Amino acid sequence: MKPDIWFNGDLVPYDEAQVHVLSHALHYGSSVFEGIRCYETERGPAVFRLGPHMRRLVDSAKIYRMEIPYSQDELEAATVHTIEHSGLRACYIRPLVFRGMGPMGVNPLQNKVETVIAVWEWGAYLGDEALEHGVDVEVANWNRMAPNTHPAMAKAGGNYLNASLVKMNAVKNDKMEGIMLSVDGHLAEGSGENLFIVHDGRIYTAPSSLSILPGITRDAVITLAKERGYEVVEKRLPRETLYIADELFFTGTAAEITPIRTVDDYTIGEGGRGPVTKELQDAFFDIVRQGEDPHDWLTFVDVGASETTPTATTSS
Ligand code: PPE
Repeated sequence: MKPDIWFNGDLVPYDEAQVHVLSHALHYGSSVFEGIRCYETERGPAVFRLGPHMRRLVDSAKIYRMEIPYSQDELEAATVHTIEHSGLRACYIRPLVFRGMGPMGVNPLQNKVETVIAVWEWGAYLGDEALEHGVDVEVANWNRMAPNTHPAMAKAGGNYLNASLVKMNAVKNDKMEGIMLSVDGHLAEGSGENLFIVHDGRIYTAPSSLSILPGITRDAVITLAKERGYEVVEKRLPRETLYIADELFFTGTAAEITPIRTVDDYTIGEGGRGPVTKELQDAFFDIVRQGEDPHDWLTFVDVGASETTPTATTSS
């Protein structure tokens, strides 16, 4: 059974959630979206950081002057309702806001703003072995966008044209992912993940001013690392920092915390998952497996009781 999709306020059967071929977003990339995970914790299914994800969706829409006809609270409640109705105890959640029908042409202001929340089961993003053994990656030959081209803080559909060039090249080169540099040549992020570097006991990541997506997992990992006494430095770093790193890892909703074992065929550290990466993975997975929530990051959902009143509680 394919789960029903929330489409402009109603849950509709999966096969009926369709759009017209002249929708603005298809022609001009005018969509914004989120990726969120619901985990089956020992205390029941729970969405990880629902509030910040929906805030980012609302912000992405605002940047593109899209008026979403629902409040952030309503979108959070609709997400909880969609999961509860699906019966899935663990899933990936894809809210999407896009410009639909209206006049053809670049000007989107008269086109209908449509809102979707879909859920599906999604396992390890970078392969089943990745979380334990790490992935082989390359430095991409496409850069992240310049800050005065498209806004990187908006998680916009159009941004992923650049990301998909990076990913396709990586796949064709038998790599799992590509790391993009900023326009001035500093380390930025993967096509769908933020990047962390461990060197001499310190943890580094690109500053959010470097046209990266300010990841919600990135933020969680920074918190978890600081709690464990690590210094976390947000800094512009040159490419070669990768090759001499003790450990490298990606973070993202889909990728979670994935170690990187080689870059451009250079072996990183011992060529597997390093101890700092493991410590942070354990901290992260303890939260989403055990459901203990000292940071108020989890929104518990009542799967099994479909058609109940949405029970969203706030999360940060
Ligand atoms: N950078 C990019 C470019 C990115 O797409 C993501 C998420 C991140 C960083 C990490 O952000 P966060 O999820 O808030 O920690 N990428 C999403 C889409 C992946 C896809 O293939 O689609 C995701 O992980 O859900």
